[in-house]
Amino acid sequence: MPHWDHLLIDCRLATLADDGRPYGAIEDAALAWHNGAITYAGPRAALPGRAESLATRVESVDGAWITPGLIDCHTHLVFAGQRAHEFEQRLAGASYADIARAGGGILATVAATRAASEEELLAQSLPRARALLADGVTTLEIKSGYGLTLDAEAKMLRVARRIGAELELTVRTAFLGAHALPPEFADRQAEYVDEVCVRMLPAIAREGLADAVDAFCERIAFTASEVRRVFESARALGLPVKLHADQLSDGGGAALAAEFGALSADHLEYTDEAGVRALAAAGTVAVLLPAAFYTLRESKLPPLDALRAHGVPLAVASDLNPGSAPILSLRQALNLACTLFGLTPEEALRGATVHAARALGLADRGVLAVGRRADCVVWNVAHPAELGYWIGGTLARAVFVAGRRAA
Ligand code: DI6
Ligand code: FE
Repeated sequence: MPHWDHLLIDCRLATLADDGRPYGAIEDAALAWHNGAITYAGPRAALPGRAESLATRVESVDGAWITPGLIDCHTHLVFAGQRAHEFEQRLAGASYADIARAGGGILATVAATRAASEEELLAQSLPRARALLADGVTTLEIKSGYGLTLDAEAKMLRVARRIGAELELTVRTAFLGAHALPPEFADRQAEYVDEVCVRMLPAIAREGLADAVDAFCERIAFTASEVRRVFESARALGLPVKLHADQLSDGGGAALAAEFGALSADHLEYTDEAGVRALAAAGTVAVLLPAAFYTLRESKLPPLDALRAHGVPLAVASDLNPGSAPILSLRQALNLACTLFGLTPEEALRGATVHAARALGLADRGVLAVGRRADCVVWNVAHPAELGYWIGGTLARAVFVAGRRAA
């Protein structure tokens, strides 16, 4: 007779298992875990004994739906300050590129982030991570990219690691030194790319601060050949890559990401059919970032039909950042993915669980199945489609991280 730490009964499971059932749903179900790993996820009637005899703690959740913990696989959550004044400028007609060319945009946040101490940066960033955790996010990706010097980039990534330790949730980091050209390297882009590849990245890797390497491949940022240099350095250091690709123009980013076997290619509004085919062949996840599309009032949709036709896994993430996606809710990004990009609520939820886990290279989560991490959320909803239906608010009733109650 097994004996588990925790057993939830009177629940409905949206397992997100690929079993042909919508949401991988199991009605009148039970979910159990032991030492942080799921030991049972199935019909209550198939439990191997009386519920009370199976676990130290047995809890009814009154028929509530339970999903895997949500995974936000693309955020810029660590930064100082805010850019509401740029929001006003854009509403008055200025473009994102105009503001960037005038020294605002990313570089405005770079100045604020460089000026902040590590403690100040942590204090400003923790509330954003707590808000995501409170509404079901149990795994979080956090990028650097607002430091653009070795010390400031390392400071950001240390803060990201500390957020994971403080909130006891999983944080995966990405080095994004190739996010923008810092002012001290104005008109010296090639030299900055050298700085990123030769000095910054090896030092960041030596300190174990980055789980992956990202870059912004765009006309207002770095060219495909410059990104290729960054990716070659990452490969030499044994770090996986991901890419901000084809967001504002078709720069061949998706194809470049696929060439390097990237974990994911993100944004993709301007990716062409060849780029989609390359992603499919490489097994690279397409990460959709509808909040940036919405905030920048873009009009060119990602090639959803082609991505689906070629079987490219679709993930959905917040892109939480102070400029193009000042969004503090992954579930709100799910709503945008449905309303603006035409995803079904099930596709969107799969995009923030199974496919988001794959976009981070994490095979131990994203589905409610025996052996996976006991990251799960008990929701105050009557159907899992509500997770993408309601705009804003907090729907999570209980959030468990590796079987421990975290919110
Ligand atoms: N693409 C984006 O939309 C963000 N970064 C990127 O590579 C913008 C970040 C910012 O505006 O602060
Ligand atoms: Fe981003």
